[in-house]
Amino acid sequence: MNAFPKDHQAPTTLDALNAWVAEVARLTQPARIQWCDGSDSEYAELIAEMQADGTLLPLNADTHPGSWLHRSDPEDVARVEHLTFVCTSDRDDAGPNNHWMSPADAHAKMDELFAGCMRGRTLYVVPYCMGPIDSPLARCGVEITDSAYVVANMRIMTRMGAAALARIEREGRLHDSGLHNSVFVRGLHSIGELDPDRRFIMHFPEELAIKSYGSGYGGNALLGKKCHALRIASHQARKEGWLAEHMLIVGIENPQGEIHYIAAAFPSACGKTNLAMLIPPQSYREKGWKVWTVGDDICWMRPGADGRLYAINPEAGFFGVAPGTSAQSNPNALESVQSNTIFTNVGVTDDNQPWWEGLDDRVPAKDWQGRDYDKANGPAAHPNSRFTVSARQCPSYSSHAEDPQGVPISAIVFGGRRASLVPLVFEARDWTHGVLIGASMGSETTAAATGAVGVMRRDPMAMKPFCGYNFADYFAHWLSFDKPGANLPKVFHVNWFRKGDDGKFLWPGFGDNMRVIEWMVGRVKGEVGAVDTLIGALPQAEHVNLDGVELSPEARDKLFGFDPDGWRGEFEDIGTFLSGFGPRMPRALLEEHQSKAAAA
Ligand code: OXD
Ligand code: MN
Repeated sequence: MNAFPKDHQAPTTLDALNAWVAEVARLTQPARIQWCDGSDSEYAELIAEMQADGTLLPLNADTHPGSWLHRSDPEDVARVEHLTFVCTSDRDDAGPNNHWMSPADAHAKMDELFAGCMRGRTLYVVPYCMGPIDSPLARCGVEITDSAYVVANMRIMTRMGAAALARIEREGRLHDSGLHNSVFVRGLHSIGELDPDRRFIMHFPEELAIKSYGSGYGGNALLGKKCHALRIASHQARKEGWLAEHMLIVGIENPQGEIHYIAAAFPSACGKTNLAMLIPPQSYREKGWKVWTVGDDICWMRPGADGRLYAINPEAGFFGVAPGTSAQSNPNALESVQSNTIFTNVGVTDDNQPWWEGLDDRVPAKDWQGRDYDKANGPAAHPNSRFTVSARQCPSYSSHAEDPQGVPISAIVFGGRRASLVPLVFEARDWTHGVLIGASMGSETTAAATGAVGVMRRDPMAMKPFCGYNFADYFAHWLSFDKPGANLPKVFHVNWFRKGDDGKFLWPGFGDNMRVIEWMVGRVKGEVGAVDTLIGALPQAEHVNLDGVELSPEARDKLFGFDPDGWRGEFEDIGTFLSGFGPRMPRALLEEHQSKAAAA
């Protein structure tokens, strides 16, 4: 029996892709199949269909032309880490940091869910490229989905369509003749019934495959993002000698016109988008400092011929957290989302403009579920409500963001939300120490994933939900970059979220983070001072430009101080955490930690 619906024409000559689409069609039984070419007309048709069936609601076309509101199922509003699995043949390869299922069991479970699930629906075939289409660092995938909303988001978030398909075909032919080591990642997605009890996000890194069922939301459903560009890519990167990281990439231009690129890892909803789009304080702007956005969430990097790490942003858009985004916190993001944006789960004003907590002091008319706004029902915008917008709409988008060879990284920054103990910034002594700092990162949880908010958890390199293999092997992979000929970035740790005894933040954050960045760039150039402490090189208040920032004596103490008693407890906790990974944990990292803990 022909697996394709009647009249179906596959536009590709790549047998492997046709065979997979046929196999999926046989399993899921769609009414029709649409191969997406990424064109404007295709996007317009998708939008029209979604407007007709109520998936997208129009927003005020005068204030927000080309923009739409999507209200998700209220039970489907965030990533579901407890339903996310890494399915490797050997359980230890997934590690204690992942939920695991055997590939055979996982395929059986998922195929049962997928059986017949697209009856009466359209199966969209979405070829995409993660990274600039002509970049040797970029990688391709194909997502099959039955959600038009996912297709529209993938078109904004990735290089989707005909050009990606052409690259997939080229690489497929090279692969078949043994000249290319990777084929496209296969992601199969269905919203199913949006039933939280029939929801799983399964990864098969050894097969470069993803199966996601039962959610239409963000990282669960836009498979190019967390599933491909982090979980599958991290696994692939280990095999091939590169890094796939949960990091923003930002270019800092000094008054001399030199640009230093920084890659920074923070857990979800901890300000990566704000830092990536930072606007320096006026005094900095007057001197000629500029900030250029390359990416706000994911960074793929590999050593170049000169030993430096070169990075690309595999994404083409931002899937940013809306609440808290304002003219004060992130004017560039706000300007980016004035048109051609898909908003998900925000509230609306009475003249149908998108609205979220922290935007301004207007009172919303409807909340994210479409109810008349009533404070008693909670926030108008869901705390994990989002905007999807092309990176090209960002006023600070870097002219080097599409450079095929990537941008050279001068500094890697780790950070999290830490109300106590952790100072504003410190610098690792060397690469191994930097890897230890990344591996021991902790942060209070946010609304980006389901579960309790504000609970401190260890989130190494901000990759806890995203590393597609055993963290012990991941740390070893990080350490392996320190080899002869390497010219690695300096490593820093920042904490914008330190609180005072009154529970208020001690550091103004946002644009003023530029002051910390200036210190880091100064350290990279060997031009500014710090004091050596057990946790690394710590600036004193006089090493950072604080002109115009009012800090209380308590703030100075806590932001620039080192509390040996507190750190003794922290080192103990980190030791317990690291030993949880058992004998696969690299010795060099354990020794690095033990030397610190012993001296504490
Ligand atoms: C994201 C996340 O959407 O980390 O970027 O949850
Ligand atoms: Mn993220």
